[in-house]
Amino acid sequence: MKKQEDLTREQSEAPEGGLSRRRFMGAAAIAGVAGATGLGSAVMSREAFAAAAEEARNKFVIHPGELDEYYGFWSGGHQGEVRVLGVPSMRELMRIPVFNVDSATGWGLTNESKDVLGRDKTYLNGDCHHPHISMTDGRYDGKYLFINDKANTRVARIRLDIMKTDKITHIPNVQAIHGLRLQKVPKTNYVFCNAEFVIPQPNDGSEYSLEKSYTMFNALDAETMEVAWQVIVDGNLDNTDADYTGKYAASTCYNSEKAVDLAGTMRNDRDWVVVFNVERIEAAVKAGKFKTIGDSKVPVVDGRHGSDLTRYIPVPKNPHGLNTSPDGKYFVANGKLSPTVSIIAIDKLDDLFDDKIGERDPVVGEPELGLGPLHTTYDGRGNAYTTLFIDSQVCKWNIADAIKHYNGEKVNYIRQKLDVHYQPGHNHASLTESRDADGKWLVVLSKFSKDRFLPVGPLHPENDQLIDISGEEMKLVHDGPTYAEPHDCILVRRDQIKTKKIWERNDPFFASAVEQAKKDGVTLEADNKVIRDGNKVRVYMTSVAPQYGMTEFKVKEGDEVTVYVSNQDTIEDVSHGFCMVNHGVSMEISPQQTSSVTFTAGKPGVYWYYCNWFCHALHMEMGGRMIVEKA
Ligand code: CUK
Ligand code: CUA
Ligand code: CA
Repeated sequence: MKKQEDLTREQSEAPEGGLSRRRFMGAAAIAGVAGATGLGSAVMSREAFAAAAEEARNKFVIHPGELDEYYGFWSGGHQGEVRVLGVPSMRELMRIPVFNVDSATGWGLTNESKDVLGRDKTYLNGDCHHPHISMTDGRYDGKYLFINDKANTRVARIRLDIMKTDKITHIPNVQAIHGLRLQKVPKTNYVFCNAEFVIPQPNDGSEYSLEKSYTMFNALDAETMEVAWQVIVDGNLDNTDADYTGKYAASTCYNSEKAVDLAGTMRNDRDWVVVFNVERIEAAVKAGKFKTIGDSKVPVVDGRHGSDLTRYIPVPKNPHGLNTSPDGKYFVANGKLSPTVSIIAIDKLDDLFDDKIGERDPVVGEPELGLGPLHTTYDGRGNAYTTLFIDSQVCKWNIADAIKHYNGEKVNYIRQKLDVHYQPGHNHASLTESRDADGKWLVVLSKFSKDRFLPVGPLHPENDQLIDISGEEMKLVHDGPTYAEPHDCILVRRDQIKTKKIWERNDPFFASAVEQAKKDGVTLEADNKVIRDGNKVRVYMTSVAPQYGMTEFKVKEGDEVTVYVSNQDTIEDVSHGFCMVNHGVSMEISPQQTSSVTFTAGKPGVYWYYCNWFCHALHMEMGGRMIVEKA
């Protein structure tokens, strides 16, 4: 047991920005906990002191067998997947393949995943940045998670009941979907997303000039995942967010110059935030005031300067993140090349659209926070937390005070600056994008880890840091190395998501397998059958740990073989796999699921298949042989 002097010495000995657990156990935390236990201020017993210190230190520790309070969904950046973490433990719970190929689950290999990715899937990569969870009346409803693909101009949807990607839409007429947010109110009817780069319209080789290139703001129907409409804008588009009335969405533009070179994109002191009037856009589409481009049938409306569908609010300089405050009052645009963020009052936007006020009048505050402000998040108690990329800090500031300061009052709006390690991009406070922002935890996604972890060669992991924001002071409590590149994450209370423990036999995820089985007169959960249809062979196979329903089947060289495996186990967690040796075939089949994969039978000979998800003491014995005969 340590005495107070020892603990104090440990703190002072901790290197600057060093061992977080020691720093975390600061005097304030101890005092706070001691007060709460009602032990009085005079003398604290050594035991009580140690217990209080332990409690403070362990706040983020989830002991073995205990569950986390929050789900965290992390984008996988140019790795193309989504990762599910438990917060505050920061333990990785699951990976959800989205735009990538995944050897374990067979994502990108199975027919079910190809139905989602497109049967003619040609891309093996993706670049996802912004995961967001569907909402009803400004609160997470736990139904879907949506995420962008900048690399190949797509938007994906994940069903949160099974944590699988169930729809992917390629967005026409534009390139590189970056910023993505959801309509919050009345519910997520639209997925709003920004295409970043300007291209000629149509982009068919008939035009190459930058002057005639544009980009668009896009709205997808969240249920059908079809593009509802697109809005042509001036400049480019970076990040976006929606308000809490359902009326407005806003996006940052860092390239109002429409330059291709770096110097050119920095020429203007101010770029802008473009605000979209959703009601007016819908009315324009309804009234037929749109065009279509090339083969696309998507209605395209014109939102460039002079349009009544949009307004352009000048803000400094190459702005990046755009974040709505959870009280619904403000859009905050983060200045990046300016040390400021711009606070835009949403209740002034009606007047802006009615031309009753000037273009800069909705800006009600522009606090100076530090170098390289990228993203802002909120605690629901009136404070904002902005990442400062260049300063390697998070700045906690008070919104009301920043507005007072803008109006000439002498107030200090900055509450604290905390070093993070290093160069933070996004940060995200628990439930911050909903009305339920609870100000408990802050995750900071630091782009560089430098010296924080054991060296692993020239390519370093990033560092996702966990900060306790429940008190007055931010406290860094955990370092978490991550693989390229979680741009953003979202935290949602664990009770806001309901997952299935086993599959339902008629789940739409494998509907095409069910349909084909019906045509073939096969009962998926019972039959083991080989059906030949010309050079197409369909193999239906059941599986119960630790056996497949079929230990041998015959095909001919060059046959197009489809294997359907149905897992008959009803016990939670007993997933099987199916791997056909030397055929590039692997897939997951979880309880009551059917998975299928199509491949071409190789050269004549014997090929073993085996279960590659450990399911039983006799898991190694779960296998069979495919006999390939001469054609
Ligand atoms: S962006 Cu990466 S740090 Cu794509 Cu949200 Cu700002
Ligand atoms: Cu079935 Cu391993
Ligand atoms: Ca610029």
